[in-house]
Amino acid sequence: MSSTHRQSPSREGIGIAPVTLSRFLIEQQRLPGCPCPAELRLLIETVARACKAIGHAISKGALGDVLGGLGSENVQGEVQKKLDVIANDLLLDANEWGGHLAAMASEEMETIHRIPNRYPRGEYLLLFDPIDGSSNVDVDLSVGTIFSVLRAPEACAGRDVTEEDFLQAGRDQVAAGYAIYGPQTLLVLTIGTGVYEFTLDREVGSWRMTDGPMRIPAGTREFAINMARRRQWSPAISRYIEERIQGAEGPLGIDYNMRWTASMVADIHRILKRGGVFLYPADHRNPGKARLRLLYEANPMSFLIEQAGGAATDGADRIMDLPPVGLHQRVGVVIGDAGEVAAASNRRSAAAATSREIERSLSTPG
Ligand code: FDP
Repeated sequence: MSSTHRQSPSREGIGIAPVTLSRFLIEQQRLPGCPCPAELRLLIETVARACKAIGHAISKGALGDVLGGLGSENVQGEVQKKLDVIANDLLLDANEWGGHLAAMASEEMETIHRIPNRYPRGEYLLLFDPIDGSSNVDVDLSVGTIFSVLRAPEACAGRDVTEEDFLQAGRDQVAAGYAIYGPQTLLVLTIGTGVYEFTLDREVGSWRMTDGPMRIPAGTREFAINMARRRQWSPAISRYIEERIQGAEGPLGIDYNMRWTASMVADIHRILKRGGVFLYPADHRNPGKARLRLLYEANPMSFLIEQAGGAATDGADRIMDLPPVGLHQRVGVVIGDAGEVAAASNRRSAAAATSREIERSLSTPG
């Protein structure tokens, strides 16, 4: 926990004045440069409230009749689960009327959702993947909600927001985070001032800070990749994985372990807490063919990972510098420990430079 949020053991012990999400955001609002204006704070609190409702729906499982498919497909041609749609609706309903947003976009919606005229329009754009890892929902493994917040371009004042207004590079995000619905329900957040974890205190109903500023532990020999896609890997990725599989008997002289949950949220959370790297490369025979989405998966996760001292590339270039060309654009992802990302990426200098840049910005006060 950061020194500014440390409590005396006695106050922690009896549970007085915990650092809740609201208190954290209000304190960030008061920092020089105000990294979290009131409107952004209220927006993040609204997203967090919706995540509580999503977590509640998930936890009911078969008893709440929320498991299984709907028999429909989303814009990506993927089978929609009931919970994909429930979570999408919860996020739309919670965020529509607050006056903080100009529009929203989601993995589950073909095009953007403008704020209806009956509500005031705000200055932010919200993107989300309502249930990431949804193939895991029916088998009771961790899933999550990923979100990214952008500023609506000044140019869209006085006209309808368009899809193009969402096509901003990841470095322009003002906030990003995820909720993870696992043994505990957690919210992990950055507004560009480090990464903080909040645990849902179910008895009180509030998010309570339990970690931060988070730093990716160095030297963890763990990689996460879907081995079944091996035929799609570039020579650089194949070499990277092969060296790690050879372990102590190969050129690295050290054993690695593989970890793969098929929920990006859970894999990224493990990396933030314990280190390692996650790879979902594009098909090198057809780079347009990739699994993960840039705007509401790769960009927010890259923002979090970089803020925690790691790096994220598409296998060559920094993800947060990629110019988006479509709302549902897909991208290859190599993300996590900066050294591992550099070793797995073609332009080794790019990832290293990124992590140095972040190190510098985090060590600069204000
Ligand atoms: P899902 O489609 O189930 O929501 O978002 C993409 C994602 O999950 C990631 O969370 C996960 O890493 C990946 O897909 C798993 O996909 P495959 O099983 O096709 O590898």
